[in-house]
Amino acid sequence: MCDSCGCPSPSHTHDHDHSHDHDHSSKTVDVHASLFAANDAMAKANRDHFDELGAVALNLISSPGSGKTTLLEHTIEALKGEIKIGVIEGDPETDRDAERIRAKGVPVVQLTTGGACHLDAAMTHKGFHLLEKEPGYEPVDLLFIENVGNLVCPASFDLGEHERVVLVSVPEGPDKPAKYPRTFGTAHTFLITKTDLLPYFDFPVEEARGEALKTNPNLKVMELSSTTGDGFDAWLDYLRAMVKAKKAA
Ligand SMILES: Nc1nc2c(ncn2[C@@H]2O[C@H](COP(=O)(O)OP(=O)(O)OP(=O)(O)O)[C@@H](O)[C@H]2O)c(=O)[nH]1
Ligand SMILES: [Zn+2]
Ligand SMILES: [Zn+2]
Repeated sequence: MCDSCGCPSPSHTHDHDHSHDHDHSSKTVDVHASLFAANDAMAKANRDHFDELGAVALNLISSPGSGKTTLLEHTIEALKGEIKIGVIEGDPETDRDAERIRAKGVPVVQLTTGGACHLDAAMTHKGFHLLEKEPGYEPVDLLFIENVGNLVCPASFDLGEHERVVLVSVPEGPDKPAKYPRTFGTAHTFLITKTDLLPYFDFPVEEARGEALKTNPNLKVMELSSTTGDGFDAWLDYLRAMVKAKKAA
């Protein structure tokens, strides 16, 4: 188990030489392995289901407050009438993010994890079927899954998404790709958010980009501000291209 949050972490199944207390018995490893295998099987079923429906699913991962919900609010506005969007919101508590999304007029389901630090594939499966039952629901082209604010644990749980988008906001600093290699290593896209704050923080964009690409040379890196709209065109084109490719598949 992960000491800080109680969730199983594959990074704790290997041998290491530090002294703190872990249960490294093979039984623990077996339980974790089967838990991840069950999650992966459910994630595959989710992805197959999204493929059958011709929907693109994106998993948004970041620290709390990096701007995930704000990004979604502005993205929904920008793509209104063009792309049908649905949202699954994950938070430890409250349905505040879902209320913000609902106000934009798209179907949304709030999953509250009761304090847990990540979504898993089973929660996503349940959330998607609840979404389909929302009043006036029409099949979506693009499903956003806003994960629980956390840069560690969500990396270990495939939800059945097609792409994983990791966000770091300017006030958080440029060192996150180096500190969270698993998260950046499993992501497809890295969004540097709140770029309107660059004049006030020491955030060398090129350094952050370079660190991220060192961890994962395949990452697409974009910079944007939801407040000013700078950089939004590239983000929207990235979404449009994925939806178009899925429809053509
Ligand atoms: N200056 C600036 N502030 C922003 C921007 N985007 C979001 N914010 C602010 O950052 C704060 C957090 O934004 P949210 O969108 O709620 O962040 P989140 O990642 O959804 O947060 P959690 O769901 O709690 O993890 C809010 O006060 C937003 O107004 C931006 O582009 N520029
Ligand atoms: Zn955890
Ligand atoms: Zn949010």
